[in-house]
Amino acid sequence: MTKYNKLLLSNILIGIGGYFLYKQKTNLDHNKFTYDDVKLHNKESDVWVTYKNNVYDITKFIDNHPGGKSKIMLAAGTAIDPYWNIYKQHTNNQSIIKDILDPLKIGILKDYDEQKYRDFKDVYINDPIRDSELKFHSLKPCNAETPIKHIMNNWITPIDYWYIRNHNPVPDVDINKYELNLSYDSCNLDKKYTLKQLQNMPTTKVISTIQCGGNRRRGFNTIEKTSGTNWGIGAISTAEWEGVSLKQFLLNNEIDSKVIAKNNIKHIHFESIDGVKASIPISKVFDTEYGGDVLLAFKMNGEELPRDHGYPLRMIIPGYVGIRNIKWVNKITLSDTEIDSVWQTGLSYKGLPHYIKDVKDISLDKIAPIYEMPVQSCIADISCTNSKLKVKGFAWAGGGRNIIRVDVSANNGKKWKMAELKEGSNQKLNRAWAWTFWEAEFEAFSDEYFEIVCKATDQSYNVQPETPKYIWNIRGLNNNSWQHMFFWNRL
Ligand SMILES: Nc1nc2c(c(=O)[nH]1)N[C@H]1C(S)=C(S)[C@@H](COP(=O)(O)O)O[C@H]1N2
Ligand SMILES: [Mo]
Repeated sequence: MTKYNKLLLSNILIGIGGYFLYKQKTNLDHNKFTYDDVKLHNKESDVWVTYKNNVYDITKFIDNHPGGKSKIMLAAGTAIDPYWNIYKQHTNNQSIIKDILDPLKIGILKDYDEQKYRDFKDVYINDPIRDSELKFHSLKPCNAETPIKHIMNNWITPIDYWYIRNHNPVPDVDINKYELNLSYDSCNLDKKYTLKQLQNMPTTKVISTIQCGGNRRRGFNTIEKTSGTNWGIGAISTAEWEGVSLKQFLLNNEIDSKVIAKNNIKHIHFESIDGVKASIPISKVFDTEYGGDVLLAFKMNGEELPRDHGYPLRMIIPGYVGIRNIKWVNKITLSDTEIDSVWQTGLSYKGLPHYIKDVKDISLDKIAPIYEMPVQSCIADISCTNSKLKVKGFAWAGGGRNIIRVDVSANNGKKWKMAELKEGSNQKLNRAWAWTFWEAEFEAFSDEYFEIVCKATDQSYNVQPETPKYIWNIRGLNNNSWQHMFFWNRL
């Protein structure tokens, strides 16, 4: 072999080797991993997932996941396929695979088994598909706010934009097996009703706002950390509910005011398929004026109750905090005491004093559970034209108390004006179950930014406290301090 030939041969060999190296790099299918290899990469600093037979290193992507980092971390070190089966927005959108996943591909699975996750049961796998515009705080369980930009467009919140507050996976109810049980031991009452039977009874419609006890918790967390979902102003929505009046239902079962007095019945318990339970005083149901508005509801905004909101049946307790409006209810019991549960006698919905920093320092039975919530108002929309600044918002008070006034300031409380009360301002006296919308207009300022503040007054002349400081509580409930919103003037 001549020197020249040797050089040629080595060049050819280098070329061939280079070609294979190049193939190796571009055709990642040569990088083979096992499920066990993938499993090791399950920390936030190093996250691998598989989709079909592909392996991806998504470490750099997790912070940008639209569904939140915590959500995508559930699939860390395993397959995302079963999750994508629930969250169809992924598989319906091929560009997610092409634009996001493909560049993160590092290889393929050696031991790929199409059937491996067939029976994989994430308990949340049957949760309904939700509107992506909701402001999600968590998905397992689902906690999501009504998107603020849609609040003022709809006095009755469209179902897709309704806030969702679940403690557990959404029950998947087989309606042929569903029964509502009504019981009261002392009267030997033990009856069962199917949904059909309830639907065949005369129905009542009630427009009621539901607000979570933790709405605006975020405003407390800036003072000192509380526990629970970090809600902004959107854990509140309004619907027209339809169903059987609980009072009528009880009367049909021979439970009337006389029976109640004679048997010392003080409370009514609601239990549900997902295990959440709460109770309300029976007097709420038998009030001569408004008791009939407490509903066993099976319709929401004219439609069948959606699964997220309690299908097939939920309690509507107008004027009471969210938690008493038990969803997926399947057991109603009369009693002389409150129900024993974390949501009733426990810490979850008890408003502790601001100076209690540790629950061990107080006996919970000294603290009343929350039923009616204090007067509330929030700014939900600000717009600015050349000469006018327009501020819109909502106000609501527990117990059906009407909103009689909303005061708004566009310069952090130096000057105030009365807002014009809009939809909801004509509700029946002491039966204002739904929120009241309001609007206020100001001359546009030349200032660079404004600090807008609002506060409402209810029928009983209850007012909102200026600061959250002395209403702060460790569970972060009932924040109804003045709401402040900054607005940058981009004129
Ligand atoms: N069975 C059951 N009922 C429930 C809940 C729940 O998790 N399970 N959440 C409660 C809470 S805390 C609130 S604020 C409201 C929320 O109702 P929504 O999800 O229809 O907005 O339902 C209440 N009823
Ligand atoms: Mo709630």
